[in-house]
Amino acid sequence: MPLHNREIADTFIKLANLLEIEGANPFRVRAYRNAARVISSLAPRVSDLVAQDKDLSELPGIGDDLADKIRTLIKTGELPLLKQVEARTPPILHELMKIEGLGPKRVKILYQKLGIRHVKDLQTAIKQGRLKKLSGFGEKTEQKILSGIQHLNQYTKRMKLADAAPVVDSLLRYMRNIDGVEQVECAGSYRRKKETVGDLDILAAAKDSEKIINAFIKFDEIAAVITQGTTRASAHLHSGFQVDLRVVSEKSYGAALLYFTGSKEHNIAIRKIAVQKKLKLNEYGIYRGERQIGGRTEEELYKQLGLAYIEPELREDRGEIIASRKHRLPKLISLKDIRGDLHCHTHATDGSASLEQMAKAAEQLGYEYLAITDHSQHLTVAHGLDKKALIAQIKKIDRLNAKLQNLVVLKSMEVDILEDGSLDMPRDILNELDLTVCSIHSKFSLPQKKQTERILKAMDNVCFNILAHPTGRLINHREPYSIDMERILHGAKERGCILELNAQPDRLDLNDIHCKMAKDIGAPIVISTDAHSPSQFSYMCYGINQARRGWLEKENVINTRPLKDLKKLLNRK
Ligand code: DGT
Ligand code: CA
Ligand code: CA
Ligand code: ZN
Repeated sequence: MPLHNREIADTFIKLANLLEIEGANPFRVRAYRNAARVISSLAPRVSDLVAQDKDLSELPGIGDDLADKIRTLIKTGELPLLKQVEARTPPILHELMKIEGLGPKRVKILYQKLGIRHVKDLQTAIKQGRLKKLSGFGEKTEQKILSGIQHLNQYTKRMKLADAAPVVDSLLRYMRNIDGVEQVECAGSYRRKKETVGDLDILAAAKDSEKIINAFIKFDEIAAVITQGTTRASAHLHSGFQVDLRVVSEKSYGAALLYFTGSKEHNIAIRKIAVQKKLKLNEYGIYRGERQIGGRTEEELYKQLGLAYIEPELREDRGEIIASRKHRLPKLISLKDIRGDLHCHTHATDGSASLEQMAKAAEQLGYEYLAITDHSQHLTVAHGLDKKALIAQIKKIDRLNAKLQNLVVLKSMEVDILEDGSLDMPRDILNELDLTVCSIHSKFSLPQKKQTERILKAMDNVCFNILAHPTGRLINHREPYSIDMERILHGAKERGCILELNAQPDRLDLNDIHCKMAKDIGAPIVISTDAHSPSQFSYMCYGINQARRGWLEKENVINTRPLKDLKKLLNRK
């Protein structure tokens, strides 16, 4: 399978990190990091560009040398320079870099001054109090590293849903082409659209199961077959996923799909209902005595149990069973309900496309509106816009809107919430905007009470509309900062502020539990992609997945409203 932009970017980040530890020229290090950033936010797949013989050096920040390296990486799957650097640096350095709170500089010190050779050594050194004696390592850093080590172990096992999607697509395509496969689906946490998945559970219906298993193990993405039987097999894929395959007969397909979709907690709860009804439910069907009374479809099984059909995203035993029995299940939001996107970036800050290109892409999706939310000044990593630059952008948007037929571009900004809860832009200019998207990009480790009050104070500003990526977590990479979500949600509701569900696959922030909490409290939600390129508008589907897991309906989400109604919600004055 061709390399994903994300994998290419990760390779360059690894290279930059190792070079930085070695003390290489900082400009060179920065160039590789920059390349990683450009590639990860790029619309087309770089491997497609290479296949079409496009000139990569035309991309921003990519010179001839880098273009050459990218081509080599895509064609051979390897980067010779990285191989060389890896050969001369001990692997533990890269291991240590994966720990939250450790960057190249600190890793170098740990290796050289403390002689750390294993993650275990690091834990011991902290326990013995040797770390805080080093300059630049306080007690806080120690705590951060310790919890970073704990998370490291959790993180390595689960993959992001968006990374699983192309793998599942190609696997299902392969399975559908096998002669004799009557039905096939990916069950498990993937079907429940969980933000991360542990492994992939493929279920197929066929008469001759052994024949299907024999064909499955010939799939060329398989790196190793773990187990192989007559009705099931497990294998490791080159992409790092583990796949479990089960083959059942058609008359059991619905029962097996229900069972292997899970969750385990949901399964246990519905099996209890079966027992109460003096029925037996298992992965082959539902039985009264010895007689099978259902099992072909999930609908049939829920019906026998006296339940309305429950969407896979809700099957977590979080109240869906009672709701189903009482016919009070939510009518879950879907992608077609979305009328616009209220968070995206252009190349005026850290996006990769122009204002016009972003607007055109949104128009092609059939959106009614799009808010341009480039960063404010304070955000040093991305050269945020100052007041003058924002005024220039506002004028540009006016001119663009005069030309656009079907889409309205809304003037906005992603404004930084500073440590004291003030906004990183003066009121007079914020008043010129249609809405603001406000977020935290600094001081992540404030105590919970301070962090919560920082946000509530920011919301007191009548120019505040949307709290973006409310907890700041990055899946498998950075823990959320500590806030009292209930207080924030009540505070938002009282003030007429909105919480974002950021649809970037590594954010998905708010999470499912928080979405349900927001719904119960009555705080409005917006689902936004935070797109940094036109292609990233497609992340909306991941936001929808998370929203559905959080029981959200169309009416809970403000960007399902027509522009006129939306504008009313955004006007706090
Ligand atoms: P994952 O892979 O960790 O993201 O999560 P799942 O939900 O895909 O779990 P997995 O792959 O271990 O098993 C797939 C489904 O099989 C699971 O959702 C429910 C069902 N299942 C597995 N083990 C049990 C069990 O011990 N009892 C019951 N009732 N169901 C189980
Ligand atoms: Ca699974
Ligand atoms: Ca499994
Ligand atoms: Zn953003």
